[in-house]
Amino acid sequence: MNQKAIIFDLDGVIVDTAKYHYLAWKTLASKLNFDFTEAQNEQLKGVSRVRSLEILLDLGKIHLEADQKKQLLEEKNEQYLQYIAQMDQKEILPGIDNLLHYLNLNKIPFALGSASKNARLILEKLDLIHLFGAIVDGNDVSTAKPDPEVFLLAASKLGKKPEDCIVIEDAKAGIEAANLALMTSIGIGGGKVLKEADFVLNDTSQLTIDFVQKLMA
Ligand code: B16
Ligand code: MG
Repeated sequence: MNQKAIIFDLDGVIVDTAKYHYLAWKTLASKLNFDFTEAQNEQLKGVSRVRSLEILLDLGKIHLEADQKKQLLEEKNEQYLQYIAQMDQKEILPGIDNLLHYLNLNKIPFALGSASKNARLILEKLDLIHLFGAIVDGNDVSTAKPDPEVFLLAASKLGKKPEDCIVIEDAKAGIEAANLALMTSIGIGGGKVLKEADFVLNDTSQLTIDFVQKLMA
């Protein structure tokens, strides 16, 4: 049997940066005079920065010119980076540090498949970057999740066939991308938003070594 590989999403799976994306988008919405709720934020998870702004502006029923959008994207990212600068290893989600070190020690291949253009910076800050066999992020792809490009590229960088890959994701767009790539999908965050996933876990603490070993078998 072929050795399987794991592809991890970043935001919401390795680290809870999802809350910082939300806070930065919420500030932008307030500036544009509308409220942006946590429930609405689910639509932005796993989605590229540019697409996220389009969704936000649609929610606020706001039309802007291209240069104004560019300016807002820069502002949002600057604010997001200020939160990231404060972040440390304590913010790695439960069980993830242990799991990544276990996989690395046991030579089980794994990669990052994230929509974020800040992914490498975040992994460096968390001192996790050296553990990964391959990294694919928002700088490496031309189409964003739910397109499967990010996961297919990660599989190819690991030298794995898509059907031998297991994707761990917290976003609807990411689960859709994994399913389109014909990979096994694991949803983190409960069945309400992730009902399309092959397996759904409430949070990363359920992503135990035992659970992963069973998936690999
Ligand atoms: P950035 P993931 C995604 O990362 C986030 O879930 C999403 O909310 C964000 O808009 C996107 O990255 C782009 O991030 O602005 O840092 O390039 O979940 O695919 O790891
Ligand atoms: Mg995510």
